[in-house]
Amino acid sequence: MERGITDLALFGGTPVFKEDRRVGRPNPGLRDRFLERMNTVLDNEWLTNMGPLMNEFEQRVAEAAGVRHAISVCNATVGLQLLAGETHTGEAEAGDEVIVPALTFIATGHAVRWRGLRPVFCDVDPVTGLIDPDQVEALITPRTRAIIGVHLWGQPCDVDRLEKIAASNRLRLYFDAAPAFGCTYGDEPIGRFGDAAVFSFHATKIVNSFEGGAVVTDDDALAERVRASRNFGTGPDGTIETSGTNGKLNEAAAAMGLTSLEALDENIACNRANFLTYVEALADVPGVTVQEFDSRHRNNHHYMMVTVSEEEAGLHRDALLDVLRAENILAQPYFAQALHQMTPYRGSTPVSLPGAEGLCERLLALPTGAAVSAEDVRTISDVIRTAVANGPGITARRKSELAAAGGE
Ligand code: T4K
Repeated sequence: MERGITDLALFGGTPVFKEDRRVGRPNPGLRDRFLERMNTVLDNEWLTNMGPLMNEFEQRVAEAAGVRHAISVCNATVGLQLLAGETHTGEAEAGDEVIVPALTFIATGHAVRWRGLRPVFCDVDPVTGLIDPDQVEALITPRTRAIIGVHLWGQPCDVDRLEKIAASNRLRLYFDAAPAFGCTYGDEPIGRFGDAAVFSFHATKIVNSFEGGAVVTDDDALAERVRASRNFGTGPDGTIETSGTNGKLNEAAAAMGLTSLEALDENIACNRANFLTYVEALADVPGVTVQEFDSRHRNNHHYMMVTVSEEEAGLHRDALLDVLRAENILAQPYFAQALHQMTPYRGSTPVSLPGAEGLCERLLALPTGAAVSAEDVRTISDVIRTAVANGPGITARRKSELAAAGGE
């Protein structure tokens, strides 16, 4: 039955879902396997500091990423911090610059600043959201030490161009691959490119270790430095050889990581099926466009991204978000603000990065994953269709409600 505006939960109707459908619901793998591993951890009486499960997890991650070294860390932000200060000529100095895309999770910029370095924000392609290599080149100065590309939503950056730019300017090239575990660049695992890449194993990622991450690289010397710096700067012989922090992954996290990793292929298959169902179900909805991925690369489809064009859909992304949330569809506006627009980075001279700013107005992540069925996807798509069919009406009601609440 067709639903009208008054059927929407935002306007008093009954929500389509009793229990929420979420973006970022954890993929824990088999509970029994996890509990078995936790018993081993307790039996071992070894809870952290390079324990056997951490070592096993690193081995599995290195195999999956197709690299020689995977150095696990307590989260990807710390992994990025460890890398950001590594230059071709030793440790970066305060005020050195690192080029990062303006469209990413805040952690990419903060990791650079946390090391006392200056993140220089680069614009992105207005469709893919990936760092624009032409603009990277234009931003290089004598203080630039590194480029951090972000494999946004598992899409690979223009790896070839960035590698050339980095090599010809003697810069380090790192990839923030936080959302991209299980993805490829062509047929190659995505972690194999640049000097190093960082994966996130946060609870909301395709493989989770509660909190966690890994730096992956084929560079033996860089691996040794990162391995030391995640453990207070301790070298293989136990002496302190570099500055460092406590970035270690504990055994409970490794137990979850190993268990979640076992479910990776199944989860990718599930996400892929949901992606295809969304493509079909949203095909006739004007102004709501599924983010297509370049089929030369494999995506994990962990983030089910759409863009909402207010002109065509008749309502802004945020209005659609309100509609969805009222129905217990917990979509997310990833990302609603570009880094250069955020308080810590908003300089006295306004910077305009139209590619990133435009996407921040339109992006929306929809629920997917093993807990979201094909029927759920169709139901979510139907809500979106109803919202768009009533776009101008929703916009008008939302405006008057905001005005009454003193919001506008
Ligand atoms: N670089 C990039 C490009 C990244 O995307 C990220 C992380 C990083 C670097 C840094 O990685 P880590 O240092 O975190 O390893 C979430 C995550 O906290 C963050 O890891 C992730 N990106 C970012 C895109 O999303 P929030 O602020 O949106 O999280 P939150 O708590 O609002 O939860 C999001 C959704 O997940 C909700 O629908 C609820 C659901 N959820 C969340 C948790 C924690 C669950 O269902 N269960 C849970 O346990 O940042």
